[in-house]
Amino acid sequence: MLRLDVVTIFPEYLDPLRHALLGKAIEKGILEVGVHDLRQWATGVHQAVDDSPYGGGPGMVMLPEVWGPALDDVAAHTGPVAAAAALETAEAHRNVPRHDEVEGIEEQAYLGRDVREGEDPALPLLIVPTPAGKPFDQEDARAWSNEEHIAFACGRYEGIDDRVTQDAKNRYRVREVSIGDYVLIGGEVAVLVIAEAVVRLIPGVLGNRRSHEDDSFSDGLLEGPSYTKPRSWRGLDVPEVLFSGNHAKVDRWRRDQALLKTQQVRPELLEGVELDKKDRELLEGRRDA
Ligand code: 6GU
Repeated sequence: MLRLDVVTIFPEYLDPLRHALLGKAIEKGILEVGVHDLRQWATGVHQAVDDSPYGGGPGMVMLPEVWGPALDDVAAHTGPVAAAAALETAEAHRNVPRHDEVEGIEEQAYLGRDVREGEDPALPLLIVPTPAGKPFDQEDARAWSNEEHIAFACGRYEGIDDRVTQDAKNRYRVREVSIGDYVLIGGEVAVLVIAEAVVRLIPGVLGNRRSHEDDSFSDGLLEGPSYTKPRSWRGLDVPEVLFSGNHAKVDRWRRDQALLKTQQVRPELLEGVELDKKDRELLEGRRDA
């Protein structure tokens, strides 16, 4: 069971987390989602969540006195976070012990996780989407799919007071990540992207267990083309090799298509791929696909 908590000033933006694929995972009891309005932790008559930056400059910076208590409640499952869960969650899978509450399985439970030197693997992960973060990739998605509790702190693009992430390291393993080299208004859409990439890797979420193992990126290559019926459509024919019934030949053709596609579109990805003699013959133009 994976629990996701999202803290945001735009909770309705996260509605898609409960739809389609992710909604199915919730129904199956594989996933639990809590979306929390940051303003629940705002104090004062204006319920302000931000203020102007010290040192001057454009935009607003989000207040540590609002984010601090919000992240405390998400980590401890207390306050408005506990109240929301009691309202919306079926109690059925609420009382299962977390793996870190079960003795003797630590070694096994933390295998394949994203745990850095000096970090407590029992702490939840806190993902902070920011264009200034490390680029999120498939390896992060794979590692995070083994987590039990991931929290997301959606800040506006100008940012959250830096002391919030410094302090959060006492209660979380903190990761600042970007989903690409462009600027979004806030982290909400990045959370949708990351959550989908992570949740689809949890066993039982995708119908077909094999289908994500040959994805683009799982072997470091982009996927080549796919075809289905009809065999001929608007004068375009499905490549003959796919009807040969020769699995070795079909696999070779698929790898060749993936190699050529990657060379054309993302040649830098080939640096991280182990190429054998046949692969190099193709890529160096000494053999046809
Ligand atoms: Cl993760 N957040 C924001 N606000 N902008 C981004 C981003 C994240 N990744 C790329 N641009």
